[in-house]
Amino acid sequence: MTGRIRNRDLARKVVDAEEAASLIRNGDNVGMSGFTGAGYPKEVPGALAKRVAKAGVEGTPMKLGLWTGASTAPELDGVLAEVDGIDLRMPYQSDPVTRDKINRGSLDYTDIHLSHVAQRVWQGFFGKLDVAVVEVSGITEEGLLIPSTSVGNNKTWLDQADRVILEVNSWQSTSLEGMHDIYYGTALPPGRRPIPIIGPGDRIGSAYLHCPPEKVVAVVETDSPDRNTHFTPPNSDSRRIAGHLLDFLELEVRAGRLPKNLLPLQSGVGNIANAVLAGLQDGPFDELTAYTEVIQESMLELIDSGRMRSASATAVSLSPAAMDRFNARMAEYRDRIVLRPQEISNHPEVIRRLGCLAMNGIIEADIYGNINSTHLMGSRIQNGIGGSGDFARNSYLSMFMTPSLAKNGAISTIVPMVSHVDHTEHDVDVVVTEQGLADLRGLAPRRRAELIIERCAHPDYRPALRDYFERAQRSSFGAQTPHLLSEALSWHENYVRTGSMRG
Ligand code: 0RQ
Repeated sequence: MTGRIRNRDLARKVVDAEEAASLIRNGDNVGMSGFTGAGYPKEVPGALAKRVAKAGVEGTPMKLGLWTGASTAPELDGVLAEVDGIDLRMPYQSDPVTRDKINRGSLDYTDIHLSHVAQRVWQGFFGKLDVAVVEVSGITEEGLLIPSTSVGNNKTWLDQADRVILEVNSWQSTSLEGMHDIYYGTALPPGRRPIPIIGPGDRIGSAYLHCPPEKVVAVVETDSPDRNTHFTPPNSDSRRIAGHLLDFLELEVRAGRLPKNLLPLQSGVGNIANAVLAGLQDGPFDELTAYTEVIQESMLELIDSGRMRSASATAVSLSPAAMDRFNARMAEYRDRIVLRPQEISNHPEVIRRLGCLAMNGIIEADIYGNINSTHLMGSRIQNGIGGSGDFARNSYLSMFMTPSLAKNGAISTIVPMVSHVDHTEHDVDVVVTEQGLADLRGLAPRRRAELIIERCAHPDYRPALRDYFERAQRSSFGAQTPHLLSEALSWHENYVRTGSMRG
């Protein structure tokens, strides 16, 4: 016992992971905690995977619906996918084994906006939620649950599940208590009320998750760390993309369209996002704020240096070194960081009110500014839409970024027509690559195409894009958004056939 379970009734429910996993049945829908490698259960999924494997050998295969906040880790998604234990997965994943099974057709995947998950589950579209498996960092005397490094959909899982398994993780800092803001005021229409957040740091709910103790069927203890990924320093493309974006933001401030401290930042995760945030460290902006999904390495550095005043997210996903720093200085961060359920961190109403500046990575953009964030060559899933749609549609400025080439130049990320649409031209303000930035606001489709080709496309592919666009203008069915229908996806077809878009 680690002293983390201060409630006597719940302390009596402590069992090992195998026993807890045995309470999950074939066909159950299981809602697990976890968001970008943070706050996922560390013990029960592995024990469950062993059970699934054994059931398979015994000729009684076991399959589960697996719902989470977003991506988790190999110890959750990976192990369960490996033994073919997942029937339907939602809402976002980035695990290589899971991805492979989805793309082979042996695992169903429903890729929905992160802000939509709670209401879809309340409405029963995925069936009944049978079990919640949720990591917490402690349990108070009164039985209140102290969340850990991610909140995700935990509130919804605890509300909706018939049975609850808690994992109490003593690796998580005790000082996390007080950092969270769990809002219990959301509802389905016509019962909706305004969500009273008017600044990123506002607190409108409880510091604890609530769960009727009689629903808790097992408590498991662990001290395993989050899957903290090592920080990769920005490469030259990321730095150039960041440079273009930061110059653009400075110009927006000078033009009077943005305040000096910008507006709340939303940033995707990964190398480019880190480079943009790192660039802000040396830039002219102070008193920054963030209203985003994940607090990542460079955002923590902005808080450390005093550049960033407050940040709201649903998860903290850091490298092991940054995590040590975070844990050591938690008391200071608690005043600056708020962790919320993802239905609030990604809520369209709040994003629109705050006027977020959204910056997300993409797979490809087309010459008119439609965006594909999810599918390779139109049919193979990479990760999922995540929160990019929540922010793209509702932000004050919706910016998408990518290197202009992928796969060592065999792929142009600027194409005549995207092979899958996640964000339409109507929700895309800015496209930026290491080549340059296209500000699409106010432009008609043909003007957008000129700008994207000249500013964003790689010089190796620019002549072919110009050629496509010119011929399309001569012989398209209409002049508003000229296309050559028989050729629009031929670049992708070339890649699938020959391994290169060059054809
Ligand atoms: O393939 O892994 O085989 O090398 O796609 O690409 O360049 O590593 O890019 O890590 O920044 O991810 C869109 C996937 C970009 C991400 C995406 C290949 C490329 C590589 C990955 P390899 P990179 P990143 C907040 C917001 C949607 C969700 C979102 C994402 C692999 O940003 O998942 O925005 N976004 N959430 O080689 C074929 C192309 C390609 C391509 C790249 N055009 N065609 N392959 N690749 N472009 C976070 C959350 O919501 C939780």
